[in-house]
Amino acid sequence: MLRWFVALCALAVCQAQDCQVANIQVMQNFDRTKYVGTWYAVAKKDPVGLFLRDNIVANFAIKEDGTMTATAEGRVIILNNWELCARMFATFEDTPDPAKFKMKYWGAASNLQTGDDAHWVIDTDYENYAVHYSCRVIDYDGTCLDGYSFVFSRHPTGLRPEDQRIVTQKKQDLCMIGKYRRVDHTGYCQEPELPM
Ligand code: RTL
Repeated sequence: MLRWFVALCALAVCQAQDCQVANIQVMQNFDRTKYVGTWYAVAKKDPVGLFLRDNIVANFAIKEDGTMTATAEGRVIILNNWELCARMFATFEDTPDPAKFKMKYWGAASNLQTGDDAHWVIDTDYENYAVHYSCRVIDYDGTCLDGYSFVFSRHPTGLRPEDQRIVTQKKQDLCMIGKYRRVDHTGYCQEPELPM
């Protein structure tokens, strides 16, 4: 019996499964220079309240002084029934862990949400997939009470089959398995083509 338990733990079933935010493993030696460019959200776990709906595309960059910045676009429904493409901006404040940032964000339009969220890169191969995580409210027991997470792909068509297994494992490690929804890309937020 005990041997089974030890074997299961070795299989990572109970490593980090205490769901403590402080124990969440992030990307080792995160290299922001390889992270720049376009990422398409393919799945997301929502926080409480208003959030980006679908057609979510993020673009990361690095300023001359080394600061990471990003823009993001996505369809939102604000108030009851008003849907629009939110254009958002973000700057990232470094922390001692290279994969953990504090993200300040705001919208191009003043009626959009602004905020100050954690922004952790959980895993990425830089060229195909990335798993992001943000816990907004930590519960009294150290687990996450209100958080969100994005699965990003470099490809607008979604994740490659070979990356799916890794991403599923990461969702599990974040204690968010079963809480993700697919993010549709219908072209809703694409710029209309400019006339020649
Ligand atoms: C993500 C990638 C990096 C840049 C930014 C991001 C988050 C955007 C959020 C937007 C929320 C907008 C809302 C608008 C309605 O008023 C992590 C995608 C800025 C959280 C709720």
